[in-house]
Amino acid sequence: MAMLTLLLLLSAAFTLGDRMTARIANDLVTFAADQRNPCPRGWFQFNSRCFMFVKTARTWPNAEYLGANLASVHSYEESQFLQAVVLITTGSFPLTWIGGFDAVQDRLWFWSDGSKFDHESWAEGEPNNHNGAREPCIQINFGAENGWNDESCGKSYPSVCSIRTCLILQTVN
Ligand SMILES: [Ca+2]
Ligand SMILES: [Ca+2]
Repeated sequence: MAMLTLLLLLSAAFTLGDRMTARIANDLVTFAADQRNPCPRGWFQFNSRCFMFVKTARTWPNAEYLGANLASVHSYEESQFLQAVVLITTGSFPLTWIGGFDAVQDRLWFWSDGSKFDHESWAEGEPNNHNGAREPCIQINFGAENGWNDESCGKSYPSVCSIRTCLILQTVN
């Protein structure tokens, strides 16, 4: 039932011309949060992780924090949820780092939190190493469909980071 409601919210987001509205984004994050939400204030829960949008623009390597990672994404629903978190926090769709990077140009991708790279939501034509540049790091909200783009890691953007709820509960208890 819970998953069905989430899927209905997601499909509603996409009947609106591929553009998520602030109201739907709000419904998404409110729904995803558990009654016993273990996430600290300012973080948004999705399944077993908490996510936070970090407004300060940093290079991809500088956006990795001690105790948290840039967010990894493992499903279409999670990808949409991250977009909702950014929209709710900023009111728009700024380009934003997540934790994906390639070890072999566009052929071998990893997540900085060590989880398996088992989902992709690339924007049309991406990844592309634009103009022959090395573009090893992944950002969201690119192009008309707000998909993923590979970008040079030294450029500065806001970021979304995540932490496992079990780590937080362990700290609290
Ligand atoms: Ca690339
Ligand atoms: Ca690119």
